[in-house]
Amino acid sequence: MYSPADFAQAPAAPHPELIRRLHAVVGDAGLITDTEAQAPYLTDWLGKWRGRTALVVRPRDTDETAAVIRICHETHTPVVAQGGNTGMSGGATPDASGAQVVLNMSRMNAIRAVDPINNTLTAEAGVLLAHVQQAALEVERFFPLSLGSEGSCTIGGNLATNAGGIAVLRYGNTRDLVLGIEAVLPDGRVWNGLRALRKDNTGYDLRHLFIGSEGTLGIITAAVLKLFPKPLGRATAWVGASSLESLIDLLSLLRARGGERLVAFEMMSDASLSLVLQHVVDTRAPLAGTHAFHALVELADTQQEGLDELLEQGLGAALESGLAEDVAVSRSQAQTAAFWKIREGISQAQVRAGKAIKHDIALPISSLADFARQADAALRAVQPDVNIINFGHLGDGNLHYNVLMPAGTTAEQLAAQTESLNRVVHDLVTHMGGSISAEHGIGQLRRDEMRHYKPALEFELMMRIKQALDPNHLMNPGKLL
Ligand code: FAD
Ligand code: 2HG
Ligand code: ZN
Repeated sequence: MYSPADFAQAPAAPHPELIRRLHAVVGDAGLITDTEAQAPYLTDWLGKWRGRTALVVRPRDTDETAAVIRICHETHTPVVAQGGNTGMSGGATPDASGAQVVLNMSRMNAIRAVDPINNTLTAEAGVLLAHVQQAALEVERFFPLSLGSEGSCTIGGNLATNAGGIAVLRYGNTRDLVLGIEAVLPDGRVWNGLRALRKDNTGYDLRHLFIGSEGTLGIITAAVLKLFPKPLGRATAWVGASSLESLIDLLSLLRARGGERLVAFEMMSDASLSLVLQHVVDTRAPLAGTHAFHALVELADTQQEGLDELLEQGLGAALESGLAEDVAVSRSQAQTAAFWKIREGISQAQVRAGKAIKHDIALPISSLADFARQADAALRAVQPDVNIINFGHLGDGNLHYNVLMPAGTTAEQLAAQTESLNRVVHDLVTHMGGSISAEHGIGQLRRDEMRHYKPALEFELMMRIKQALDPNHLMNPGKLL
């Protein structure tokens, strides 16, 4: 049986003949060989990983992508797919060998078709998520995937990581928003699975293999996405609460009253809010007092009528029963934007505040408060000075339970502590039946962690799938597996 080490082999640096052949396919506009121009493609948004490459290749369409992959297949050249390079797990950064080609998909940015009657949109992999959202609005439809990085991440990257975001509660993960996929296989053949069907039971559903595969099974070149009715009504509020339990009860209350109209329920601890107020300009606390936990809640519907009343009555009941300590219902678009700016500023604030160990965990919602209590205590027993930045998509049971290290922590100190702090958090998550990777993927950040926790049979099945599709281990080696 092949082992994970097989997937991390680094062949020698690309031969000039390879460069010549790839240049013949993509031309000057599609090849970056200059070291300075390559720099942004060789590190990630967090600045945590750094790699080398001889070539950044930027194909313009599926045919070019297929020709590039065929050449890489023939020459045994490893390929790192890259979209907007906003991933949080180091999946799109090449290794240090210089032998891996970076295949950046940003020039494949056409919206191929929009069908408002079928409620579908076909986009190439390099289309920015924000552009997909915009194209849907132009035909009075809605594409619900929404992330803080939507202005720079691509639909291909969203598919490859099965991204989550702030609307999963109502619309599901990226996986739930895709009807069909086109992909270039590791040998350069094109699989056209661009079916715009809501029902298709003709055997194994291959699209789901590629969704969440993080560039390790092939290159996603296009997808048929589901569109939804455009929400014309929206009601948003900021809630302060004394405990995570209260927010979880508030979530149940608002779901019971609002049903599908509850589209977002985002949580942040007071430490997370303080970090944003300290590090992100033009932000201010939405409520006057201090609260241990905060939630940003949003209702949406195809009409405004009744929505404000629904939210106000729900929050009124929460105030009366003590689930909420204070609330601020947004009275304007500007106020709504200010609330969201705080929520979406947490990642940036963390980068500015110092070194952090990220956790992206999922648990049944009913276990979240117990988890946080136990994890807080266990972490502080190991490292009393940590600042726990606990926030996330409470409505999905997904916490970004990040650990901000004390100021002045060196890279060496961080590295020395990472394993033991990960063990505290991930052992507890696993013990409670949760996942150590909810929405950011495995990449290189959690590869060893996944290996540590994944049941042997599941891991073996994954390796068999990898072997079947990519027997030469050329697709994003060193990531995920
Ligand atoms: P990249 O970072 O370029 O690549 C990610 C992975 O996908 C890599 O393994 C890469 O090899 C692979 N890949 C990329 N394109 C292709 C392709 N066409 N074919 C095959 N493989 C490919 N994520 C969430 O899930 N929820 C959030 O709420 C969220 N918020 C974020 C907020 C901020 C401020 C930032 C910076 C990131 C956030 N992310 C979030 C993480 C990130 O934006 C998502 O993972 C996103 O889906 C990555 O898209 P990308 O185009 O940037 O992919
Ligand atoms: C979010 O929900 C993102 O804001 C980023 O998934 C989380 O910075 C993080 O850890
Ligand atoms: Zn998130």
